[in-house]
Amino acid sequence: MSNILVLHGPNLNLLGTREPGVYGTVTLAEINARLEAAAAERGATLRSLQSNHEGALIDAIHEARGWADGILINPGALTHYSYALRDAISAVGLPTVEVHLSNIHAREPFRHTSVIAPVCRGQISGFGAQSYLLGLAALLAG
Ligand code: CA2
Repeated sequence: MSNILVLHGPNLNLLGTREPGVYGTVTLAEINARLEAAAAERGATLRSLQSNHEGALIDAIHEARGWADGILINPGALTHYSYALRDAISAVGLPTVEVHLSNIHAREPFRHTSVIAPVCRGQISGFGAQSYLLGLAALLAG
């Protein structure tokens, strides 16, 4: 497992600028930098994409078939309703780990359901920026 696609869904570009009480003060650029460093230590390479558009995330998942060994994804609110994203992950068949900054199970009821989790290896939720690093470690552990 050496090439990983990292996907960040809608609104995650706002990280570190708003709602620090829920999502922390770390920016998306900082999360990507931490992931890059952790991947480099393990001899892995990453390509990261944030998009506010469901279709762009789906296109990236399709393209990952050609080069990636796994996917690390925070689908944002798409977690809770995007059957299209779920189908894309299922269709490419790459091992995928779902991560969340907040503990989605401790929040509003609509956030308790993930339509993505059933097609993932697992889900890590509630550890802030650390969720991404834990997710990467899980993916690289195979
Ligand atoms: O906890 C997570 O990582 C979420 O995926 C974040 C999503 C939310 O819809 C999910 O239920 C859980 C929201 C991302 C929005 O990010 C913002 C960051 C800063 C300010 C405003 C929104």
